[in-house]
Amino acid sequence: MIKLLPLLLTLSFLTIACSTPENQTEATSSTTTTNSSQQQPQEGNVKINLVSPSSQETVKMGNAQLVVEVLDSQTQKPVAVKDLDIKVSMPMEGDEPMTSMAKVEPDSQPGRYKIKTNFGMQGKWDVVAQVKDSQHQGQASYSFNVQ
Ligand SMILES: [Cu+2]
Repeated sequence: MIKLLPLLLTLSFLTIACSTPENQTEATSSTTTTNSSQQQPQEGNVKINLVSPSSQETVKMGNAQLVVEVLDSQTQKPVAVKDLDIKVSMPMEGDEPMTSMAKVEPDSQPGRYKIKTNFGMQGKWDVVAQVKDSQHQGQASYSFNVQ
């Protein structure tokens, strides 16, 4: 870990021109120094929690796999849903947000879903997860500080 740190600092310095300005990033993530964050509260009858990567994990540019878990808001038990919609985007200063494809497939446990996407640039990416079928509704958003 200690050996890795100078390398990470060098990488983020080299790519600083390509990332979201620091003050804009601060506004949405000032309370955390971790690499991802989850915004509460959520509406509807299901919660969508980020399982992986954990907030301590470094998210690297390129192909990424996320895991989310859909829970019944009342019982806190996993629920399998029909329609989990995922939007992946990066806010760009003075321009349309960059978007990325996301492929959703069920994981081995019921209620868990794997999301395959690509973070094509370093900086802050937003992932919005939404469940909207006849029985289950809920939304969550997560931010990733991609390095
Ligand atoms: Cu970008």
